[in-house]
Amino acid sequence: MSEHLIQIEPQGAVRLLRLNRPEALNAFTAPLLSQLRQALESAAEDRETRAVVITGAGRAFSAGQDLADPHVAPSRDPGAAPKDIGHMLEHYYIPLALRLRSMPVPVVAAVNGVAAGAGANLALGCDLVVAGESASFIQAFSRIGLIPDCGGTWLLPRLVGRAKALELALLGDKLKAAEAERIGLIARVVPDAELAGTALAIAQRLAAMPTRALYETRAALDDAMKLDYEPALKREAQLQSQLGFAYDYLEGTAAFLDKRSPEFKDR
Ligand code: LHQ
Repeated sequence: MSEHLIQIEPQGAVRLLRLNRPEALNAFTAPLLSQLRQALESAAEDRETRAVVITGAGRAFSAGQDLADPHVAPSRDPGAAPKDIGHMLEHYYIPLALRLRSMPVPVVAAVNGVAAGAGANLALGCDLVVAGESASFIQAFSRIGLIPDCGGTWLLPRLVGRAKALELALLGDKLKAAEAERIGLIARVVPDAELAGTALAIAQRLAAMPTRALYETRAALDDAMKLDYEPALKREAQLQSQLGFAYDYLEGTAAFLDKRSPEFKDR
């Protein structure tokens, strides 16, 4: 694997991962998806890394699956056997989406341009999505006879509700960053020139926070979507009980009472 389809740029406790196929709008190929999963794995294993940023090289975040890739492009030869594109999802997208969603550290998406198809849903699967004002999101799947994948069917209704999820997924229209922020699809839109700095500053802030509590916050929010109220309350109590025994709670409360900045360590 000689080609660096993911550029890894360590910035202190933050690891920045840059999708790096700018000539193809960072469209996903099997090697790029493998390298991204490995880069996330390595960030998860590195105890010094406390937050991750994912962004794109060039003018796009990602155009989604590379539709010219022979793994997925249907053959135009009527005699050729049809391809099962589900294999691509099973072998590349599902492991990547699962790795992303269970990262021990928070992941910030810095969406620097168009994010289409699986490229949009990779971004939306991150914990905090910041976009430059010229960025856009396209659920491009229906345009080519497919359904939202890379977590799209799960993420969209949770993020924006059924009505907007269906509007985005059925029509496949381009949604500008400002509108994406307005409907709650993403957290924040900033001027293009401020995107990299803002995303890094957010990641650095998260990196200084109690990582384990952040991880459990994501897990508890996701779990609560499928729980009734009382089980959700009980889950909060169970997690709070565990976190209450951890170093970071001791440090957080001590720092507050001592009127100093905390130094969190748990991960
Ligand atoms: C591309 C692509 C692309 C190849 C731009 N592939 N070349 C999972 C598993 C299995 C199968 C299928 O799908 C999936 C998940 C998915 O992600 S499906 C959805 C795949 N993505 C799309 O359908 C988006 C296709 N792209 C577009 O609609 C446009 O290119 C966008 C809106 C992203 C950007 O538009 P423009 O800014 O106008 O740029 P452009 O269209 O001129 O693209 C620039 C070049 O990039 C161009 O090549 P060229 O040689 O003419 O410069 C495009 O052909 C190429 N490109 N997306 N996904």
